[in-house]
Amino acid sequence: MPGLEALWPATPAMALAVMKMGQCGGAPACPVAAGAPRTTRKKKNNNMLKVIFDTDPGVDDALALLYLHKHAQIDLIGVTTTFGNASVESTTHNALYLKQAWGFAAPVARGADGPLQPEATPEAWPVHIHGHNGLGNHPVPASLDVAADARPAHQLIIDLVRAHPGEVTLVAVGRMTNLALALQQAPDIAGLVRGVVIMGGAFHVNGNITPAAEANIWGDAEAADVVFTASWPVTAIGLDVTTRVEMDRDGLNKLATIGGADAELVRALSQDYVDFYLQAGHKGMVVHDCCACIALTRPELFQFERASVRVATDGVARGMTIPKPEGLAFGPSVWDGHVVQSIAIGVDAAAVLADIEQTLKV
Ligand SMILES: [Ca+2]
Repeated sequence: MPGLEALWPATPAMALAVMKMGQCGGAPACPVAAGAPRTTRKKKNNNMLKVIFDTDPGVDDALALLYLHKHAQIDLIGVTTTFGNASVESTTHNALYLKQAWGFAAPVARGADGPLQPEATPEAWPVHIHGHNGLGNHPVPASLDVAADARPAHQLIIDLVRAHPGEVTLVAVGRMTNLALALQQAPDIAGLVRGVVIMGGAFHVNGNITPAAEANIWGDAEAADVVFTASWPVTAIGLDVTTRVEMDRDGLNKLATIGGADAELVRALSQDYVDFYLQAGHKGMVVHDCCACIALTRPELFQFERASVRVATDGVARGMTIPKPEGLAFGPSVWDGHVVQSIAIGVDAAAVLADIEQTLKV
């Protein structure tokens, strides 16, 4: 199938692997909120896919992070934060809160606090979607028992990719500033990653922050263009598919029931987010970021087209993701000479939601 061959050449059986590791959902020793840091570590094996999660938690980021943490065949080796759904101070604090609550071992490194070009359009945090604290106004303790890695996010990305050449997939679900900074400082990492999966873009549909642009791209259009045109394989999971994957309140409640305390935290912090999407005319909350994670583990649930992608970096279309389909002839242009990437254009939404349930089930 077109899509994630470059990411996923050796282990198609992985898509079927849903071994559950018996993590402590719902048990008294498995606190939802702050308290002593927990350590719940999966048994590792050589077939696991090493993932760095670049994120701006972010309500839907939280579900995606839990999915990666819980998935039996994912080895989450790093979490890097960026601005977007809230300030990077808030998103880093939120990522650390989730690390403490869920006990994942991966280091959390703080990343960019603004776009590559500081003069780019300033943005207001989407408090009407992700709350004033980025986690749906869910109470997050000011003091935590876990701390951020000393390195900036882009340095952690560089170090981990170089430490595991050919093995690491970057899953980026916020502004792509950290990835662009890593590429600028260490161009060699483009040839060392296994692949890149992003939540971002609106290829054949309208955007969600302007008619042309999806928020993660619009928030740092220059960085997104760097990511799309680097010599690495990108799989883009954009609004063309994510807006079709809606989890209603019954589905969220079921997730909390079968997923124990860890999933209950997702249910609790997602309530205002569900309200926002219901009021916007959706059937439930749109699980944008988790779709990118599922494209990594279950690529067969998506349909892809192949295209070189450039991002408009100025004018009214700033942040627009424009594909040049593979095989179509045009005159010479700035789309030429770049890697042909994979763009999701179709999704089996019911199967995606079922996969989330299966992965979070304890
Ligand atoms: Ca996000």
